[in-house]
Amino acid sequence: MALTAAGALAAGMALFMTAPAAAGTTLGASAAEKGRYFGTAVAGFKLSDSAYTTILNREFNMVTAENEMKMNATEPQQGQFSYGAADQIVNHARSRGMSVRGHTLAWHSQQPGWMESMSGSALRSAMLNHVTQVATHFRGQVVAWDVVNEAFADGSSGARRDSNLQRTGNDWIEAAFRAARAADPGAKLCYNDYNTDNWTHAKTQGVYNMVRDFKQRGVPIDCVGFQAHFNNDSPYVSNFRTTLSSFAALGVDVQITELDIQGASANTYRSVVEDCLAVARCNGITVWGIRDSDSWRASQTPLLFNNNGSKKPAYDAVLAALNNGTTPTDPPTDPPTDPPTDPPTTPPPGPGGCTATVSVNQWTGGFVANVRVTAGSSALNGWTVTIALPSGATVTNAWSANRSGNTGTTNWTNVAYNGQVGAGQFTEWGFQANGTAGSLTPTCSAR
Ligand code: G2I
Repeated sequence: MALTAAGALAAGMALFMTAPAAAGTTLGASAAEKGRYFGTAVAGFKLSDSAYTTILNREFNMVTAENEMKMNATEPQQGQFSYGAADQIVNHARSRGMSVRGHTLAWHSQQPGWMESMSGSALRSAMLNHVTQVATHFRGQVVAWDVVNEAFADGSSGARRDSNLQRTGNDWIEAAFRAARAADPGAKLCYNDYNTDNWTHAKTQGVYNMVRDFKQRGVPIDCVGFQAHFNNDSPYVSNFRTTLSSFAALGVDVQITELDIQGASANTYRSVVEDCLAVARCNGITVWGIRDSDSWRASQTPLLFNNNGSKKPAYDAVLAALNNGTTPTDPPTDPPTDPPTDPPTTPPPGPGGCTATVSVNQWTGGFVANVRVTAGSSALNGWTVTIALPSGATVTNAWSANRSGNTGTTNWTNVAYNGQVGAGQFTEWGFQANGTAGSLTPTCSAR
């Protein structure tokens, strides 16, 4: 006993005395040690600038094309797609082990001229075709898409922004997300916006309510991007962490997608990094450019490197914050913060049954199944769906449902936010699989 205890103690001591993992010496490596990425916007025409690429290749492990994947760049004439500049950035990144965030499939701004003058159902179909074509082109090459960018209005309304896309119908955003999921089922699908950092702002609450509604109804959204362009008119506020954790509690990942800070205060940069590290589902930070001279707001000197490529104090603060940070916990431990909106109501318990229907999008070698669970005459407090897959079909990825089994008979149950379905109402979820779906006949029962 004594020997065993001593042995255990010695082993414990040895563990205790083992030096912690060496602190990373670059932004990307330090973020990776914390299970996150650190990215930057990249302008394709700067890839021939060796001072620029030296920093890019050394420091970052995620890349966003600053302009090259926007609608005007990728479909300059209707039906004629142009991917050269974007492909160059994607190839530069991926050949060096960096990942790519796609930015952006649908936006009121930077539309090609032919699209700006469109409206109604013609515009809706052109937008959906654009989403499908571009997401298909980059399938397997981007880890996440800003599917829709900046669709909410500034100011106190908390409403959607008026635009030609919005005027095609309020469901344009969810239609874009469904098209993106069908085209690239492996990519995380994000909504991205600015001035959504302050939890008390109406715009933040408007986006929050949309994401909550999407999750409840099974619209395929995986993540929310917070641009975090901080400046004197729109400063960093300490409730940013509440914003991140409140969105994460809806069941989405959150990312800081376009960070820059007027004046580049080291303390403010440190706070932003600490806010992300405090939220388990905040899985990455991207700065909007490398050197101050690369910034869309160069005169505000908002970035981590100065014009000659030297590290600024903000760089040191970010690196230190990354190295001091905690590793993510899973599941997220951040308590949900009550939004200043209606309290959720608990539907009456009921034994009512449910039905499940499935729609399949098949391509050679794989398919996506979108499943709709509809409550019968009583509300559901939970559901189970069983789907028999034909031989050769294997589930690789799923959203908005828990699964048991990847082949043969698969069983699926609700996740936390979509078990309660009102009488006659429905919720949607789905999965991606290899193989051929054939005709799937799901069965549903209440739990
Ligand atoms: O405006 C800052 C960012 C806000 N969130 C969405 C981002 O996509 C946006 O990025 C900026 C780019 O940094 C700018 O570089 O988006 C602007 C508009 O798309 C970009 O500016 C454009 C100019 O308006 C064009 O005149 C110019 O040809 O950059 C183009 C390429 O340099």
